[in-house]
Amino acid sequence: MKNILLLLLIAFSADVFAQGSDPNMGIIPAPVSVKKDKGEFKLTPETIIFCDSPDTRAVHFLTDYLKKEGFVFSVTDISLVDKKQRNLKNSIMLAYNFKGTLPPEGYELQVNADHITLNGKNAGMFYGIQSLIQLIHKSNSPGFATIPCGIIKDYPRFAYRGMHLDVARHFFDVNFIKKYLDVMAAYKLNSFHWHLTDDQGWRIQIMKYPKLTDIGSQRAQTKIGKVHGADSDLYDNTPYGGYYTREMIQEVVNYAYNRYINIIPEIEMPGHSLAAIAAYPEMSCDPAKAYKVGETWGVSKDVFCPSDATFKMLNEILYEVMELFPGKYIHIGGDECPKDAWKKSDFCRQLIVDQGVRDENGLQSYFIGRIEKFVNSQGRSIIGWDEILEGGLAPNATVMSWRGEAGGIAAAQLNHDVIMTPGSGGLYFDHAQSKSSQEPLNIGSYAPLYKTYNYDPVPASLTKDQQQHIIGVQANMWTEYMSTPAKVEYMLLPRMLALAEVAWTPQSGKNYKNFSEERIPHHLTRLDAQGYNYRVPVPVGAMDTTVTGDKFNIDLKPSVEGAGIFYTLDGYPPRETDLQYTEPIKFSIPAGKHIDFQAIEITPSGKRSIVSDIKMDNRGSK
Ligand code: TNX
Repeated sequence: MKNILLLLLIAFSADVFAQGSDPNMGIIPAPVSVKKDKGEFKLTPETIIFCDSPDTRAVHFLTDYLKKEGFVFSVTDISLVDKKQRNLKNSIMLAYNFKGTLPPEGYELQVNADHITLNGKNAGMFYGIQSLIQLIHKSNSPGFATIPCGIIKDYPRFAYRGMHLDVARHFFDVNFIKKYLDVMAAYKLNSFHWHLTDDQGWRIQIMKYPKLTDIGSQRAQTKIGKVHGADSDLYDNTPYGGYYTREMIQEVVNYAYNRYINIIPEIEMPGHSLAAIAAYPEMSCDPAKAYKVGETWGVSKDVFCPSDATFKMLNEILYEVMELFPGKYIHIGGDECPKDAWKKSDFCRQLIVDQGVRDENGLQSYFIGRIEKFVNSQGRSIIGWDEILEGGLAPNATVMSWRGEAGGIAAAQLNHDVIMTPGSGGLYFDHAQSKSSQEPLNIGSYAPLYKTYNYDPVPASLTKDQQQHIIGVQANMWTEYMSTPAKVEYMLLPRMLALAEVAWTPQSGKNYKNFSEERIPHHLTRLDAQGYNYRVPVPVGAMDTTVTGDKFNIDLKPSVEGAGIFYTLDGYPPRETDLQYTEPIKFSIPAGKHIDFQAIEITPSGKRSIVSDIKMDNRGSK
């Protein structure tokens, strides 16, 4: 009897294993509801994909994807197929015209062994396709794959799900921007905040003001990054530059549109504007001064002057920007504007009197208000960093809260929309991913994966009504210390996957253990195959720590599917020539002694984690 029970138990657990133990079926971001079923749908060269809206972005996306992945079938318009000949066996139906309603951007996916139905409209259909793609388990024979059975009902927590990229400090070409948009779309992010101008470079062609790019997109040299906190004060003596033409911008806007991503262009003002001032000194309060495009980081004191001439130019610039970007929002910056130049200016002193404002903060608010009026007159809305609260908020502005949540809370209390992006919430992806000195050069601070993951954008201190003003969340990628695409990807991944779950998944559906141990390892393998770089997390169960006692059990799992874990006990940093970890190891440490268990994880493609060090110490307990 006992044996039969045991056999049953083994059979049962084998089945569970075949189904996968993950309640989210491996999908990132975790869907709102998942009901797993037994069995799987087999994708074969005979599978037919029907749709009722062939000429839609979502369907085009799937067709392109299938072609790229080497599947032979394409998508068939069901209205062209005779009713009697519609064999639904071994088919996938993509239905825009489904019965019932779904929440905005929502979809329903039902996988049976002989048939798949995906219901969704527009973005909803697109996101259903992303989930479907994530569910495909390819086999070794091209064109064959399986999709596990189940029912998924899904829709996002927030309407604004953003990822930012600073292309001013370092420039990234159109191909890289497309690659960035691809990975955003795969994880259901829908807002790309493109930081196009800053002290160190102006990166968007403006026809009326050609010097913005002729002069403003080039810097003579760049400060060499600080190494482990020491400020080098050395320069690379290498000219640096780059910008996007109008055609390139249009190409990116279209590419994003086809992936249901809206682009929010940012034109920084009145601060972070040195590159523009180097091109057109008449935009500053002291046009006689010699300006050059920024070569170092930090906050420049040279800022736009709130003069009529500046407003005329900025309106004309923004007009061209709005021609290129069709979305509702124009980001006008507004952060970190030192008032030194305004304090020195007779014009500004007089303007304070004329406008009846208290001081230079009042002028900042006057500046943003005047720009907002123009942007609103063109049927668009502004977003600004939380400094736009200082001296009074422009009437219709949306606030991006970056210096903690205080600005966002204040703005929501004033009934303004808010996008949360606080560094303190792990949303600054220029911060280090661990406290180890082995992390590559970064701006400092600390935003490990679990910190990003655990962030909740809705502050409990707001009333239910005020909470409705939190329209979304975003992570920021400032690139002072990222000069290559590979470095940006290293800082982006896997943290962006955590951001996606913060932005999409209901708070109650989040579970860091399930995310990091059951889902992330497979996604990192997929990202590898798609040619992305990423930070290899240390093995699950490994960390820098000291444990005291005499008996220890080291139990690790790779954080990337298929990766090897190598270790040393001799104090040397481990590498692939050292012992490979294959199963839990028991240690007995004599009194008064300690052993360092140092581990590294190396993926099949050769990516390496940092070295983690578990110090097993029996000295304390002697
Ligand atoms: C602050 S966040 C800035 C950026 C820097 C960033 C570095 C914000 C609105 N301004 O100009 O690049 O810190 O983390």
